[in-house]
Amino acid sequence: MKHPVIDKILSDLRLPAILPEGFDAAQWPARRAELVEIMKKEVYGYPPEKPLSMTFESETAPINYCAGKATLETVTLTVTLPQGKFTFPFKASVPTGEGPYPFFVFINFRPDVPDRYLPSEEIIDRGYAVLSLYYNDVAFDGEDGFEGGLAGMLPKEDRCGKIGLWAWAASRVLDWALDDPRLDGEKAAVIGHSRLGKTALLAGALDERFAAVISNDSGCSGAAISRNKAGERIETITRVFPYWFNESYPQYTDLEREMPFDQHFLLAAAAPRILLVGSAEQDLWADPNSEYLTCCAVSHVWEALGEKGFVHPDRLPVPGDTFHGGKVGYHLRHGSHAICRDDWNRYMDFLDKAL
Ligand code: GTR
Repeated sequence: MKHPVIDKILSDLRLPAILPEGFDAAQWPARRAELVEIMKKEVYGYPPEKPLSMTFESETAPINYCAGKATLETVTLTVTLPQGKFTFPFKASVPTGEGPYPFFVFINFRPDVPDRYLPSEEIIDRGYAVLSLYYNDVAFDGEDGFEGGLAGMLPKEDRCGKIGLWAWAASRVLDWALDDPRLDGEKAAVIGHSRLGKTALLAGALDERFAAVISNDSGCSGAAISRNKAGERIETITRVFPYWFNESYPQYTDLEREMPFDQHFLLAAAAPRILLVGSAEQDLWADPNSEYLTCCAVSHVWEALGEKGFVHPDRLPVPGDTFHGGKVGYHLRHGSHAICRDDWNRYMDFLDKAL
């Protein structure tokens, strides 16, 4: 399908090209690695490498959960890095019965299961497990001089932003999951909302073992293209939340159009896997149009790799739209900034068919 209206909007943004002239699919692994490197260097910083080793223990025996339809356990991971050991917990809600189950690694704002952002019983009833990780257990979401948690163990010079540390932790939860026969390691999705949607996108870019990468209302420095973005911008986000990013990202304040990258580099790094973006009508701070435009801007990468990209009409989205015809999906729901059952159900509707 031709998209003259959307193509004109994108060409006016003058986005840096994701793929070089004459691109050949065999070049994708190398180009993908470059895109991830650019986003680390320019925006998020460098997370720690893979740990030297990892051990885990279940703090509690799995408890009967959701009337016996699932078990719930708290798992404590201890990760050994060159700098020392770091320990953090997560919670595993796994359906009982015949596995292996597809599963979510969900990075959340609270440790609770269920939680207003985590309708765990509905997720279990649909045949998915969910491993939920409380981000403050990894690195404090606030100004702490990078003294606490994982941040406190790492060198201060050229420090990683906290989004990068939370993303790294999501991969450690995945390490655990891949050893659990109840879970289907080929069907792992990483998901988060808002600042943790940015985190999920980065986790999916860093770790190709995630078969699906899901951003809910991630907005600025997440799914939204920065050029011409409405609502939050680099100036605001790096002033209010400098610790989310590396120390060089603020240099692009009000220079979005000059940047040698944009957020389409981050989303393209999910290719050729599943990429799902969700927006909310009233979430103008995140800017649904800019989130949608990023999906439009990356579609050709999937196509160049022989996959269906983003199937969408030649217009901006309206509330109620769901475009799930390719490997890049987008929805715009009614209502405000949150991850609600409606969002989860749309993601699972897509994954039921695609995974
Ligand atoms: C806001 C921030 C957004 C978004 C949001 C959230 O204050 O400006 O970028 O991440 O927080 O995480 O809920």
